[in-house]
Amino acid sequence: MSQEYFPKIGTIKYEGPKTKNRLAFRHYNPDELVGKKKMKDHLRFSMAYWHAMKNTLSDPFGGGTRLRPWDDGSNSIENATRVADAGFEFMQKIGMDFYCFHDRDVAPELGNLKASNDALDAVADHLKKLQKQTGIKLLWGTACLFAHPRYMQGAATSPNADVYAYAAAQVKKAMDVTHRLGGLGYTFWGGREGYATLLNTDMKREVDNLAHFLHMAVEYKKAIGFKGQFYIEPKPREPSTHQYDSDSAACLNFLREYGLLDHFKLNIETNHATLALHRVEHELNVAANAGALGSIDANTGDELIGWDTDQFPTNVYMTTQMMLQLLRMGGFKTGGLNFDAKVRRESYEPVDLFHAHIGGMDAFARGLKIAHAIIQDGVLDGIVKERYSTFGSGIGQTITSKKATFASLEKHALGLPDDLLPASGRQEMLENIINDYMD
Ligand code: XLS
Ligand code: NI
Ligand code: NI
Repeated sequence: MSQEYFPKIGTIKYEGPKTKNRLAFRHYNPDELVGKKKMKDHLRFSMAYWHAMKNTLSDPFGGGTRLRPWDDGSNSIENATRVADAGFEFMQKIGMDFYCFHDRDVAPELGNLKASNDALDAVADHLKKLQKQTGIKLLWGTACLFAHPRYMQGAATSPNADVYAYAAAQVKKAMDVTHRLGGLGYTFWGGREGYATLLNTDMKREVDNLAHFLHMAVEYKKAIGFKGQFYIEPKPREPSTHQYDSDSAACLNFLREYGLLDHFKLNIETNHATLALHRVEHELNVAANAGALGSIDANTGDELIGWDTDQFPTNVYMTTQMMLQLLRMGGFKTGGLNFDAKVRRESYEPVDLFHAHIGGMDAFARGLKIAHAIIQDGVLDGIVKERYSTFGSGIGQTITSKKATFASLEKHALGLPDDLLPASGRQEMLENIINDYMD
């Protein structure tokens, strides 16, 4: 890393909320303790290679706008190496300890699988060197099974067996490389694993094939001794009209049905939750309740636009809700907060990458501190406990301990008044309490 790619930008430091410097953290202070852990160990920020390094900022109405002088867009190892250097410089300057990639983000796809594999190996050698030099780790790797035209009808759910085989080979190689780079995880986002119309789709066969694909991945993981965590990333639509891994609950059901639950956790993305018509805290809670909350793709959607706009998260109310879920489940084990987010097409300069990530990191730092304070004070926990207190004794206790029957409950109910009411839910009061913590 001899050449500097962001020469005008130094290391981003914590300067506190009053600083006038826009290239500084106001809230994220990596070594500051929140409870027993440092902020950086709670948050485990990660750079998404495909957005930060490779997204050209095109949209359906126009081509890319980005200025990235280090990326000449060529399919060469040389270019890939330079982009990696720029990426590691960026991560070092902003103070990010992790990154995530698809095979095709870091290395070019060439004329045939063997050539693409060789290119990936060559770039992986370089990434390994950069990891060693900087201490930055691979949070998870994955394979891009959705961009190439061969995957237009799915990969592990393709109607074509050769495409299925190609996808398996690509995942096998991406797992090898992830393993070689000491990756802490491997993600399966079902890019085009879904369908547009049932008129041409054998859904049962496709889902069976997907499950078999994942079983083969589990077997291969054992064979190569890869100890990283597998994740599935739910998303309900886009690009497919119906995606099989539509939300947390659907993923968990799929994993259970096919005996895969021991081997996978979920990687929850905020904008995907929104597309599934859930709040992200709902998705996190569903996953955590099943012991399957593994990692987070941090971004946000635009409420006025119905697709995955992958914006940087800046809403502290939302990051607070997310951190409440994360802290309650005891924090990340193998996962982290991966900024699966891109700068807007209008924000085309390299410095915008810094503004965007600084904003996201500060928003999560604030969310972390606020959520920690809420939990410390026990305000919500006390109210929730009280709300369910009737299950702690008497007839409620028989339900909790699973001793109740319809007959025993009927006997109890016959003695109850008809104007029986639960206590007020107090939603507005609780929202007011949360607002008290927001400043
Ligand atoms: C797309 C997904 C994708 C995954 C990785 O919507 O979020 O970026 O995170 O394949
Ligand atoms: Ni994602
Ligand atoms: Ni996404």
